[in-house]
Amino acid sequence: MLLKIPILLMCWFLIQPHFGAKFCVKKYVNGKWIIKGDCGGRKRMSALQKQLKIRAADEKIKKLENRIANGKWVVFQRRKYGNVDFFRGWDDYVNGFGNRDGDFWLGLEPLHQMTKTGNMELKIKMITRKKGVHWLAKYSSFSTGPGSDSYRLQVSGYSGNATYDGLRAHNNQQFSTKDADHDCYSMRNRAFEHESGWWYNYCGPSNLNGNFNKTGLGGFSWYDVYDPRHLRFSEMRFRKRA
Ligand SMILES: [Ca+2]
Repeated sequence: MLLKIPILLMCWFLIQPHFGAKFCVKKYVNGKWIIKGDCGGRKRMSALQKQLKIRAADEKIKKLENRIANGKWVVFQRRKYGNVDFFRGWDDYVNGFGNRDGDFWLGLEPLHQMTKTGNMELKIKMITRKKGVHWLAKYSSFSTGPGSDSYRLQVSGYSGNATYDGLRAHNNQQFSTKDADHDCYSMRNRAFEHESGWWYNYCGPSNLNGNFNKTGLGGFSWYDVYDPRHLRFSEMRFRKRA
């Protein structure tokens, strides 16, 4: 009898994970897993979620790469309705968020994968908040670095009617979010202060991912010499240089 107890315990430990899995129900709905029951612990799910995210990002890139090969523009940021929260953390900015038909951010990782060759041009459309003036800022060269360099921005060759090169101060800067501070000001977190994710320098003159409904610090704006101009619309797109 005494020998039977350890054998029974050993059998329970061996079959327990499989027993639990019988009650595991997983559904992938709208980019998220809905889980009911015991599905084998958080670690296994987080690895699975990671794999799925990578696969989804790869598929997203493949589709867009076809557009690039055909010389078409790829939109990677839009603010139009103000119904999507852009004051988000690092993971969201890396993977992307929002609705492709409305307000969205494509994601730093796909952006890097598609622009890493460096032969891309950038175009930014904007509409000012006060007078509804349409602005265009164009850059003849645009790329973002890898995640290991916090998606550093490389942008040059400004032209357009947006009164000033609002990305000049952001060139060669790493991307920062409220939970990942890579700006040049060691004492402060500019992404947190500017309610956004962006390529902040010592300060953050242009803030196209800023608070849609705010003027002043943290507002959705484009730098105009010493005066940030608040906006009601922006759209950022790139394509392969002809
Ligand atoms: Ca800082």
